[in-house]
Amino acid sequence: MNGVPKHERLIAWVQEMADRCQPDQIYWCDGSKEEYDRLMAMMVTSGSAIPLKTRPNSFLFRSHPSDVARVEDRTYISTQKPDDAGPTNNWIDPGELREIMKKLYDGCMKGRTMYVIPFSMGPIGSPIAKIGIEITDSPYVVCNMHIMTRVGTRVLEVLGTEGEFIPCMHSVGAPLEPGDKDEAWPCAPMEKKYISHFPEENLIWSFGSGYGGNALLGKKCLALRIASAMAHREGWMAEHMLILRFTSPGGKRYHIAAAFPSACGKTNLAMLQPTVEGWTCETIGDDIAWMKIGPDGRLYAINPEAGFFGVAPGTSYDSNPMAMDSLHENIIFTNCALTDDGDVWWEDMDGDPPTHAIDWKGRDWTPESKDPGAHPNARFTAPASQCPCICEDWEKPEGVPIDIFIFGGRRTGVVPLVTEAFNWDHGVFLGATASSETTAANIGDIGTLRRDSFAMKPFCGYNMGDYFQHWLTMGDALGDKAPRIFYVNWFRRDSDGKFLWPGFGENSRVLKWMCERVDGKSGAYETPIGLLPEDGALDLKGLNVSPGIMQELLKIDEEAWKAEIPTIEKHFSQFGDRLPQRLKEQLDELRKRFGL
Ligand code: SAT
Ligand code: MN
Repeated sequence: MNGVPKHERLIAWVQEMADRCQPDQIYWCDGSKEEYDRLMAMMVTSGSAIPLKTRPNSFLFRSHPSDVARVEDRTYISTQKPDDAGPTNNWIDPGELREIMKKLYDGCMKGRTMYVIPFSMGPIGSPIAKIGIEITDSPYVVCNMHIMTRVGTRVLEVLGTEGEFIPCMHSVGAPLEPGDKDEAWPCAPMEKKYISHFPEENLIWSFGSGYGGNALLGKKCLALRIASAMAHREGWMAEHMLILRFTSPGGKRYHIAAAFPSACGKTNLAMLQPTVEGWTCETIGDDIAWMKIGPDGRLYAINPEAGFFGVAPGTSYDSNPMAMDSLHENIIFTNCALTDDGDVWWEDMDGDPPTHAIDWKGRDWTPESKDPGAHPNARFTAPASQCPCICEDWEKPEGVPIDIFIFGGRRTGVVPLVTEAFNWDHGVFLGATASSETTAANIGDIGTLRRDSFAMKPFCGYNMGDYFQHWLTMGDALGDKAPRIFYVNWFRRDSDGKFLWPGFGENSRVLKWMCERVDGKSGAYETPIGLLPEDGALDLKGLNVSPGIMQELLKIDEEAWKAEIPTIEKHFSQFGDRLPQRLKEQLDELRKRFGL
């Protein structure tokens, strides 16, 4: 065995898993480029990776057609008491779940290599960073982890002989008997997939899926589900948020953290190219923020990841030039279409679609085909360091001080372009009642409206009622140093289904108003749902949106809002006595403001 560390607990855990899973061999990852290249070359030979002719060191993978997104129905928070997982999580008793999964893990790596990946979430050695060890039988996972996290020997050095680590166990669940030919994308059938979390032990067990958040366990499983439970215990925050730096023409910096559900434009906002004159934007993270109160009493955020696992379809030089310019080399593409000249393609990329391509299922595709060429949840895995607008401070161990929180989601109607919370408690209410139409990032219905509190419904590792209280408690601790809270909806449509707001770079106009609000420089008026920009307060210079449409974007339809209230009541009622009294009061006040 190569590179084995001298950490007894770690060695014992790896040995225990190896005894159960029975791999042909165990391989300790060192995180080197040589290792990445070797594994990729192996996957090219086996036929699961396709090298791209137009992008150096970049590869296309096609998943099994059933393994294309996270599986919320098969994702579990396993606590001693069901109430500690709460009504928004699937729960199985930990003893029972372990027995089910032990049987699945028995011999599940036969014919395969067991890779052991030491990784750090956050800059190695940062006081906010955490170390995880992922065991997996998927070389695709190893290569993705190389990009998405900091992997290798340096992590083991920090871990030493007794350091704390979060064990992250993963198998695609497809053992090979002698003579079996491997699949290009091995995985287990849906009813055998389990994405399990044991937050009381800081432990992750994942089985049966090779895709994204089900398999790259540093991301949703560790950095959100396990970390949110740790943060609750320890008094910090792990949130599903992008982080950006927005700088005024005078050089004043504002740091913004924004929570939107998966596939609702976090990556695009994080890489925003402002259209408002003189303002600039730099990216710090596009998916996850870990935040702690600093010595000066402000809230400091780091991005625990090292890469972007972004949605490809819809990404173009129009919508996100910075993402496009991050993708020229060293990229893993998953479930994109392959063009005849050996490049990737996806729906709504710039220019005309290719006249012929191979779709994500490996079939011939032309613009006349009825199915899309790329899966709607096709992804790119890109090193954050390749983003042209990455902030020079993106790896600063102490993080950046947050000025503004934004919540939001996809809403065709009702919710206006932007609202400011009256105060912290009202802001927490806006986060707790956030709603969005579902996307292809999860396997299930698309376009169904659901309450996705703080964009954390799929990612909160404990009772969400307690999570709401944690937000209130953090606000109390931050006092007048707490970030200001806003709510946005870029996705309002007209009766023909056309988006009313141009979005993308134009969203900078809304961010500018927020910064001016923080500085007390811009006006707002009170409505029953919050503060809206006063006439003329949004900088619309050079924007081609008619006053009528602006009015529509900022309209509060009283009847439609009154109809939302019972759905908020229903959402809140599931938390029973774990719902904080202060949120009940917020709901009462909302009712009163509508004269109910
Ligand atoms: O599949 S992931 O969970 O990594 C992406 C997402 O759903 O946001
Ligand atoms: Mn996400």
